[in-house]
Amino acid sequence: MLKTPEAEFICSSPNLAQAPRRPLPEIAFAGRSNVGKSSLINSLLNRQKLALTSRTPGKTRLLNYYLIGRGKYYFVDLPGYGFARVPGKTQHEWAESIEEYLRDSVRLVLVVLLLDIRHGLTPLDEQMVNALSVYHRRWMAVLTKSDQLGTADRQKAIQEHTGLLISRGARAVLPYSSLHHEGREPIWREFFSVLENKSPM
Ligand SMILES: Nc1nc2c(ncn2[C@@H]2O[C@H](COP(=O)(O)OP(=O)(O)O)[C@@H](O)[C@H]2O)c(=O)[nH]1
Ligand SMILES: [Mg+2]
Repeated sequence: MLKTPEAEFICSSPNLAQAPRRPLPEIAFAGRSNVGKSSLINSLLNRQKLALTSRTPGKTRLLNYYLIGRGKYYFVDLPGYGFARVPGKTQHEWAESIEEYLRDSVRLVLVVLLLDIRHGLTPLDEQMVNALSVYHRRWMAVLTKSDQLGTADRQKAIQEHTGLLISRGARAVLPYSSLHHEGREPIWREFFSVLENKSPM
């Protein structure tokens, strides 16, 4: 069994210039608002409230940095995209901060793209996948809320999404339920495998 690494919230930065300066590898989490990003981070780290979860989507506007494993690497919670009730200008700013991060972050070793297992790739996620490809980022997908489908539908969805996502460049596609904390070990194994070989791509 995996021993859960220690985790500590460091800061929220509006941009890369104000990001923490320690030269550590970064694993970033991206996805639509409400897809279950904060829940996944909390669940993976076995912490109830490390990352702020919310019933009101669109709250996390900043790059949130968490120091993991007593100073070994960072988790970066990227702003959730695609929240319809946010004014157009703000949405644009968020997209810019995500794009700036994907383009310029020097120690980004892995992007974890979260997709709702019931919906898979939406048009906005397509834009994210294109950006990941343009900036040559290594990425994997996590299919969230896997508890929302019955066994047969879940298997079918995993199979369909996996084929598409691997063809689009994902190095792995793994289902997860933050409700039941199901799926932790394979995700951590991916993280450790990437962290052992730290080159950005
Ligand atoms: N059933 C179920 N609900 C989830 C799961 N993960 C997140 N949620 C719910 O989805 C909503 C959004 O979650 P949150 O983690 O705040 O999403 P974020 O906006 O991507 O950070 C919350 O009401 C969560 O309780 C999951 O694995 N299963
Ligand atoms: Mg969140």
